[in-house]
Amino acid sequence: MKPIRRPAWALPEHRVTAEASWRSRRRFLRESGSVLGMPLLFGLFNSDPPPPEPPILPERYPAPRNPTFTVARPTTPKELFLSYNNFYEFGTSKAIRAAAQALRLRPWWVRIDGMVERELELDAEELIRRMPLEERIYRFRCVEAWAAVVPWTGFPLRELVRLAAPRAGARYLRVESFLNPEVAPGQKQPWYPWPYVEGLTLAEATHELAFVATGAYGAPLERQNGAPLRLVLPWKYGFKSAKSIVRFTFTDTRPRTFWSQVVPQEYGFWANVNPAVPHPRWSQRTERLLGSDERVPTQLFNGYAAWVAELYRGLEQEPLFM
Ligand SMILES: Nc1nc2c(c(=O)[nH]1)N[C@H]1C(S)=C(S)[C@@H](COP(=O)(O)O)O[C@H]1N2
Ligand SMILES: [Mo]
Repeated sequence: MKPIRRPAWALPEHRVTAEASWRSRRRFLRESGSVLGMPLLFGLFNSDPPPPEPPILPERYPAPRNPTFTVARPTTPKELFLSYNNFYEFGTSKAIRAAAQALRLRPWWVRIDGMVERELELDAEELIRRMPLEERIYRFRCVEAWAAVVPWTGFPLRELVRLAAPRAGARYLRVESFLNPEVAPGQKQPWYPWPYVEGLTLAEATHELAFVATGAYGAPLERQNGAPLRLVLPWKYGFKSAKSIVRFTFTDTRPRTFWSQVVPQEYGFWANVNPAVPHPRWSQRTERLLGSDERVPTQLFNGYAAWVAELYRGLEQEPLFM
């Protein structure tokens, strides 16, 4: 099925022009057969860095804080959140902040497809413009046993599900990150199954806690944290929170996720936080709070058991905690 693009009459004038010229430039490149030659020509004659891009909808930040979601622990220092990252597209160390600046955010096409009433493809700015933004403070727990407390800005994932209108029979939401080895050197490593893919059941995706972040610390998200939009699933290990998303697909089949393909004996589909279930190579009983040497006890579902435990009733035979 061909995706339905937002009709031109629904866009403000300047954006119609921008989109139309971008599209026709691509068609020109394709028809003139020069696509393969272009990177070479740019490499020879254009060594300037790409022009700076304006932030996406800065006037929406800071968004109103939702007081339901607060955390008793102190907020992680912003500089640490911005500079200590996991984003394998840009390298396997925590210091990928500089490399991630190569990511271009305009345009950023987001596709919503699969078992939906109407497939859609729209620019991230247009998608964010349609969504109600709010600030939520969540605990964040990486499977590597470090943890943070982050004031995210974004919208409930269920709002996107509502926009997509999944058809009866859709059971999972598959989420795909960008693919562009020209800007993401990690994607030149062929032993990884790029692009990064994650997935949720539809019950999880429509849970009140499931969030799409477009910002953090009262400002639009930076590239190293997954701009222009990423998942935030605070009761699951951090690798479920896919960054820099380009596609949401509704399906009746459980998605094959990135880490469950790379190391299937260590990382599964569910990845709910549980201190009593160790990783095959380390304990999950405690976690290190970013910005301190303090280790604190890890909590079942990362402290969100009262919210999400009922999602897993009847699924006890599943590997829910890896
Ligand atoms: N596309 C993509 N998303 C990703 C990752 C990644 O490597 N690629 N790493 C995950 C992991 S393991 C963690 S802990 C978080 C880290 O998010 P942060 O750097 O914003 O703290 O992003 C997750 N999302
Ligand atoms: Mo992680």
